[in-house]
This record gives sequence, C-alpha cells and structure tokens, in this order.
Amino acid sequence: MRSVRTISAVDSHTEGMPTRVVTGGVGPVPGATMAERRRHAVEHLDPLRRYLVDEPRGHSAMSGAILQPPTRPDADWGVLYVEVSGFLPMCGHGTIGVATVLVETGMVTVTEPETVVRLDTPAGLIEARVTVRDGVAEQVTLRNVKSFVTELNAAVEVPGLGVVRYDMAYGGNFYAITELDRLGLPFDRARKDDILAAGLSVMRAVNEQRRPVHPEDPLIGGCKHVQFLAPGSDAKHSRNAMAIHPGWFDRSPCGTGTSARMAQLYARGELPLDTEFVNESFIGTRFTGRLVGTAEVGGLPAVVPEFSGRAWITGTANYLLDPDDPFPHGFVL
Ligand code: PYC
Repeated sequence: MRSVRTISAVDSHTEGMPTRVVTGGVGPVPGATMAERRRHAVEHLDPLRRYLVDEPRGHSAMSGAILQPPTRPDADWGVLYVEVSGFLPMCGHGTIGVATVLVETGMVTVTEPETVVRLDTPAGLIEARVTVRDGVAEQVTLRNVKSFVTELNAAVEVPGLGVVRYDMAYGGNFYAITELDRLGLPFDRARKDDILAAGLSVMRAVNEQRRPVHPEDPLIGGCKHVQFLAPGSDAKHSRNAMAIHPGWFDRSPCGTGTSARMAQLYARGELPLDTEFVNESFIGTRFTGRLVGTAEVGGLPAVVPEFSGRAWITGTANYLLDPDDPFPHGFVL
C-alpha cells in the first residue's frame, strides 16, 4: 500500500445527507478569517475539494467539512464546507454533522444534557446546541446566520419553461423559492430528472438575469439552489425538492434552505417570530425551525433563524492517494 497523501475523516449523515468531516491531514488554510480562507480555498484548493467529494472517493451528491483552527477567539473550531457544487459559505446539514462528530469523538469538551459548540464559518459565527445523553449527540440546534429576502415576486424568462416567478432569499446560501406546480411538475421522486432539469434551467436564468449578491460580502453571490415547494406547503409545514448545482437534490431538508424559507415566510407576513416551522426533505426527513429575532443586513430587514436536526456517524476512514492513481483529483461523470 503506497500513499502520497493521508486524510482522516469521520463520515456522517444528517437526516439522510452525507457530511465527510475531515479531522486530519489538511493544515491551516491561509487567511485571517474563515471568509478569507474560503477565498483561498476557491483559488488554490479545488483539487483537494474534488479529491474529497467527487468520484471515486465521493459521489455526485457528496458533501463535507474540513475542520480548521478557528480565526476568532470566541469559536471552538473553524469549518470550510466542501461540496460537489464548490466551497459553500455555510451548510446547515454539514454543521449538524460537524457538531455531532465533535461531540461524539470528544474533540470538544462535552457536558450533558447540553454541549454548546461555536463554529467559525465563512458566513459568520454559528452556535450549535447539542443535546447529549450518555455521550450520544441526540439532536443539534443551530443558530444560523442572519437571513433575509432580496426579492419577492421576481421573474425570469426560462428557455422551455417561460416566465418563472420566485422569491430570492438568503440563509447562508441564496435560494430561489418557487412552487413546483407552477412548472406543471408533481412532487414525485419518479419525476426527479424532470424536476432537476427544471431547477438547473431556473438557476441558469436567475444567474444570467438577476444574479443575487450578499449586500455585505460580494464574495457570496450567485444562485446554486432552487427550492421547489410541494403543493400544500405553508408556514407550518413545507416539503421541498431542493435542486442544487451541478445536478443533485439535498437529501436533508437543507439547513440554509430552511433558514431562507423562514426568512421568506416572515417577509410575506406568514411566519411570526417564535413559531414552529417544519421543513421536510424530498426523502421525507425533517428539520424543525423557528425565528428567534430580527436584525439588519446591509440595510435589509433580516431575521435570526434556528433549526434542529439529527446526525449519525457512519464510519471513520483514512483516505489515501496512491502515486499511480489516475484520478488524484476525482472525476465527474
Ligand atoms: O443544509 O444548508 C444545507 C445544505 C446546503 C447544501 C446542501 N445542504
């Protein structure tokens, strides 16, 4: 067995969605903040991202998180999110996976019945409250970044679909939110290829015609997520098919998408503060969320979202790189 690289990871899934948590083998990435480290990673570390998430070590819906020393004194760990779509500013299911791994491996000081973990992410500080019993992380509640709406009732012309109306909301990533039946498609996994194709077309049109940009951080921009709402979705309980660049669905309800959806419902006057909201994924798993305050981001009204979900550790691994491996940076089929 030969290797020119060894990366240790604890693999997990959050409500069905994988997170490969890299615990060793990647040193501190240059940058004074996690946002700067993300920029460095985008510019210089894409081969590492592809090695971790693309085939043959990952798959077309793979996701992960690289643990880093924090860049701020009030955080326990820093996190860089890696996904088949790139280096995300924030990832909710991934953060639930990270908090679960940190607690169950003892990489943070664990207290029962609750352990609070503070994570330094490219989108800001995230507080994770982990319910712990007998050393087991039973549930994680995240206080996410301030979330807001940039457009209500926006419209784009989508080739093959005509005019598509949507709301654009940010919850750590930007989400175009629209009802699936506006496109004449059923909320049915048997039609996933059609739903995905529609999602990618809407994404392309949004990025060409009305590309969203974070009002305080120009490095966060573009729409890589389309949140299709199932019929009957409302401010108490929504179901979504979350179509993500370059062509896959979130298996979890999507934490940043849940935050964006709650910001949208608040902006529409449908979800008051301190009111429970259940978001359900395409495979039927759930996050429960609520808005716990109001805020402002770059002059826009914003809300402070929290959501809860569960993660399970699925394995530990040392990923190697044989010097003769023809796919040192993975591949996409
Ligand atoms: O949970 O925030 C999330 C997420 C983003 C992309 C996939 N999952």
